[in-house]
Amino acid sequence: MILQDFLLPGLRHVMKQSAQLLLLALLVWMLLLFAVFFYFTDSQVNQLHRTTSIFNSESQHSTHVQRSSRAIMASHNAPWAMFAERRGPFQRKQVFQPPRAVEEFQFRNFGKRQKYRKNVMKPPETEFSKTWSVVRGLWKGQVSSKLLGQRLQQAMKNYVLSNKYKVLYKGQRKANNDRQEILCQIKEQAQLRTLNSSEQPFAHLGFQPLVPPQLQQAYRTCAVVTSAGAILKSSLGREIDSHDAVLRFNAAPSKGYEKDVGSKTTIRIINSQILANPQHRFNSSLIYKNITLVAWDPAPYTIDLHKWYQNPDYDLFNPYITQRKNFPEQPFYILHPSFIWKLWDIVQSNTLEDIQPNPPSSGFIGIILMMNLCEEVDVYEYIPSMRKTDLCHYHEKYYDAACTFGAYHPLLYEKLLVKRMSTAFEQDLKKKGKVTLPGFSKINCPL
Ligand code: NCC
Repeated sequence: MILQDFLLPGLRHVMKQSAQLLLLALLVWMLLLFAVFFYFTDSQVNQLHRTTSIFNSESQHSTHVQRSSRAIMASHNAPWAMFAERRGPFQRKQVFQPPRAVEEFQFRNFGKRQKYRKNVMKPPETEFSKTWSVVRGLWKGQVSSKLLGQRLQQAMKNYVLSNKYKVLYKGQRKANNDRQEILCQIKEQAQLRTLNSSEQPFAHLGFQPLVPPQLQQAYRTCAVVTSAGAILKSSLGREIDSHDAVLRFNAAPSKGYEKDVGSKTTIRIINSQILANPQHRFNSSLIYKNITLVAWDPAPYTIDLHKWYQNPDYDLFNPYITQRKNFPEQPFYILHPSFIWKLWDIVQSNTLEDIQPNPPSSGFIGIILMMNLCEEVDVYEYIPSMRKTDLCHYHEKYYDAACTFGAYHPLLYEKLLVKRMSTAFEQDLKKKGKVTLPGFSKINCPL
């Protein structure tokens, strides 16, 4: 009776309450679990965003990986591509960094760095601060690859290891030649050489009627306009066009960018990708018409012309032959590989560090070509100005610090050498990204 009237309802009540409590606890536990889960996944996303914006050159990596087909000198660069692939899925998930965010970030941080300097504090070791120290090093004419971010340093090491062109440098290395010594070395060793029909296999292949007469010195003032993104908003167009001759590179257009890069084109240097890759519409695009064309492709360091003809990095010979037959009036040259590798030797001989054993960039090739042809050469946005950005080209939304500091090409060392040979007012260098070089005819060297 007592059990039925009092104990059982009491027990049922207690059990009901405990079940409710248990349910509540379960609910709280699940909520807690959700909170913890969201906290961690969210911070991972933030971490990704932080990586993309702080590590400036790293931020480009996502784009680099997404666009691995057009990585820096895409198929010239197996080790670089391998390096990109080795970075694992985490990096590959990174989101494309919108252009403005990168620039805004740079702007904000530039201010911060000034503050750090005033307080005699060291700024955090970010990729961003690193690229600025490289630029400052270039402005001073003193720079080392150790200043580059880890990614670019690693890429350089990979290229040194792979040594695709079997470079075997036996010359001397000196890092302290003065301006005059460097100029004389260049004048003596870097005389322009284009392919002619006197050597095999080209003599046999009937190149004789195809090859135009050797390029000759022809201009007083010349401008070399690099394709760097930093030339945007420079308003240098009018100044560039005031030169007697203007050199541009590859597929870089002037149409639509006249205010910053000018509209005159006299010579265009094109690497073999331009001739071989249909994407560039070499046959039909107007940017390759009515100008002098100078093409190049890396041969083996030994200058084995037979091997090169059979296996160029990109087939430039067939499009060259077709173009020469269809437009015999258009001056169109192929640079002799010995000229390309001589330039590489000069760059290597002026630094104690091992430079990438790959050909110099079209930029460096073009600068020396113009020193052969002009009395004075103004080079724009090769040594980065204050406008320095990771935007690779002024005409494309693609971001990678490697375009400016080099991965495949020994760009850093080329730039250092150009700075050391140049005369430039600090204002011109920093504001315009402009350096001035004398043409070979104006360099007087001891006999
Ligand atoms: O990028 P690119 O060069 O065409 O640029 C021409 C020259 O301008 C200088 N430059 C460019 C960008 C930048 N941010 N800073 C710079 O100083 C360099 O001196 C550069 O040589 C080349 O050297 O031929 C290169 O060509 C491109 C590419 O083949 C062409 O643009 C055609 O698409 C290479 N990129 C790839 O292969 C993906 C680049 O590595 C070198």
